[in-house]
Amino acid sequence: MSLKNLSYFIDIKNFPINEPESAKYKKIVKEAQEALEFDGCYVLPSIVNKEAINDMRAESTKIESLAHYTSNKVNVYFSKDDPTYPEDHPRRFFMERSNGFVSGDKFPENSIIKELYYSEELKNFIADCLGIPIYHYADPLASLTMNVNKPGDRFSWHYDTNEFTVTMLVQDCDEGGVFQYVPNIRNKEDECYDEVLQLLKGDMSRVKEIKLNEGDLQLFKGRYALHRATRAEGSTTRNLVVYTYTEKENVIGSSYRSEELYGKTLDVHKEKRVRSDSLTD
Ligand SMILES: O=C(O)CCC(=O)C(=O)O
Ligand SMILES: [Fe+2]
Repeated sequence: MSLKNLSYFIDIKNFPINEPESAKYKKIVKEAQEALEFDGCYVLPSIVNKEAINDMRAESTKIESLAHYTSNKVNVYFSKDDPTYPEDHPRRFFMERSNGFVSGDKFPENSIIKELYYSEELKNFIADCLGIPIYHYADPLASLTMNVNKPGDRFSWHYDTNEFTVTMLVQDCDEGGVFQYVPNIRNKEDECYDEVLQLLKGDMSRVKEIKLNEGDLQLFKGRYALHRATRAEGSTTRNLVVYTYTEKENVIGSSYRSEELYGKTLDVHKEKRVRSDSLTD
């Protein structure tokens, strides 16, 4: 591990995430809490230092070729087709997805992208923004990933298995690659299939959009919000780092999803799964 200081990664002057007692910290946390409660999303603009982003972009270029690529049809739950449901049901609605994922196991030992993910200061800050304790997602493949969108690639509507995500764009595409989401379209008790079907059939009235910039960190509640990234266009590959966290300890993704996204499963995917709700993956 290279062990950089937090001040290498984060603009701690404007975002003192390591000083929980400071007035600035409290102000940011309050704003984040309100946005996350209301919208499930909050962006910290230019919080990552230029030098760190440049170094992480260089790392992303080195590991990009390790991505598992798929171009496939998937539903929002990353689950198999289930003919016991009517044809006109969200579980049977399959969409084009084409992108690559560098899974957590493929990041090198001295990865600076990985180092920021495992920073306790970052994790504690995010926990404060959410107002609850959180854990690193225990799935060794899905915990830390890089979403690689070559020109022409797109990531279709989906939910995350983990409750919370921090995304960091390390290399933007020339056009497209816009993040779209519908906050709280489902909740712990209800899949809200009618609302989901409406969206899948093209009703964009509840959709919100964010165009991230390199250096921003986006805090996002991806378990209850449907979300996607629009097609990457131009000639530059979009590399987005995804840091994931869970409400419970030891949460692992489904083996079907793991095979679909990362091209493999591990022994942990065969064990009985810890979940914080009974929603479909
Ligand atoms: O590409 C994006 O902006 C979203 C990525 C995402 O939702 C994911 O990796 O689960
Ligand atoms: Fe996601």
